[in-house]
Amino acid sequence: MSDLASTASQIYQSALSVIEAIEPRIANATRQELADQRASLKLIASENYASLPVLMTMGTWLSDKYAEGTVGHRFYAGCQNVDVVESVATEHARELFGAEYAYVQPHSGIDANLVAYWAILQHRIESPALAALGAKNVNDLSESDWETLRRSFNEQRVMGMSLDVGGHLTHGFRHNISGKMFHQKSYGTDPQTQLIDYDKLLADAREFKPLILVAGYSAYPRRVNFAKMREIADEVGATLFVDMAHFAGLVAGKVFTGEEDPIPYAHVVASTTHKSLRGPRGGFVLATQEYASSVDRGCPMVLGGPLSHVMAAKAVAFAEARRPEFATYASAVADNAKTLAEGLLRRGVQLVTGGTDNHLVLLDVGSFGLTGRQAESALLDSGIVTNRNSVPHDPNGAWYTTGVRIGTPP
Ligand code: DSN
Repeated sequence: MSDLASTASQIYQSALSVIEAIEPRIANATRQELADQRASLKLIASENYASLPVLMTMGTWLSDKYAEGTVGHRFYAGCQNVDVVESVATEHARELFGAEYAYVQPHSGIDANLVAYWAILQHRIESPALAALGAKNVNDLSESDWETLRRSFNEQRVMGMSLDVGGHLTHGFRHNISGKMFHQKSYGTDPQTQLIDYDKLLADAREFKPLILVAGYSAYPRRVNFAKMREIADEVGATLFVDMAHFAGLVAGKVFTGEEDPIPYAHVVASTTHKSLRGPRGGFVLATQEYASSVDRGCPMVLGGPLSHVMAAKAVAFAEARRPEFATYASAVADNAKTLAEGLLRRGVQLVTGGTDNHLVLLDVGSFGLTGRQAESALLDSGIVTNRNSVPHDPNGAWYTTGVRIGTPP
């Protein structure tokens, strides 16, 4: 351990003794979490280990400040330090990803996706519909104008990857608000290869005519071609929204480049900061300038006051990800996943899509006569923390499942 890390660790231990004086159970659970993390092998694809600087940035006085609004335009006095924090975080996010605009207030991935959806709806509606209503922006609308817009929202369609084959709840799943706000249609994967079939996706999109095409996943072990996704979106007049929560670290670390980098192709991108990106728990949105003013309305439209201490930790994590060491880390994540997949295949394990080229491997444990839940428990007993996960068209349903998802970011 470096001198800095060792000092930081001692400071943390001292902080825990301060907590202990008030509520020892919390201090103990926190110490035990560290002990458990050190004693086990964490292979949950959506988790990671944030650095001490990131962790320590979250435990500061910035937590005490309310700061609704945007930089320089707050609804509370005394936000000068939060303005610095948010400006630095957005600057790092823009530079790290080469994005035109960044918004770092979302508290989580779902919040970030909701901000993105509302921003897209507002933007798409504002251009033609506001002009028709003789208004410049949504604040000029009367209640009856809103009623007209709400009716038109009902016609909005979203098309995202099915949860069944690795999509996320927020991509139109019927029990998530995204499946209620929108008319939705999911795209699946090819039944033989288990890969995205872009030709079929195009044909389905032509028929369904989504307003928003969502790309991204939480349990698909392959890369996505975002140039193709953008072509499909353009062909049907959709906005391309990419949820890169799982692979943001691979984008930041330049493992995903060219057509696998979503930023040059998507209109709006949302992400978490705590998965492969290795930051604090939270979310952010990137967008083209065209969508910027709509995304800026995330608070108060969807979000409460920003968590200033977490925005500060996001800034620190983005700064870490801009260092050359992060690219080395991101390459290792992808290399390790590939090596793990090859080892499993050699031992006769069935893998969804036959392998991986990102940060996760999805094992189909049905051939061992196990459910995903049994495999997850057996692995946990051996000190390996994973999560059970559905495989495409899983016969055991979402609770027991037939799969285990293993990820290499941590
Ligand atoms: N819970 C995350 C995951 O495990 O993939 C997605 O929100």
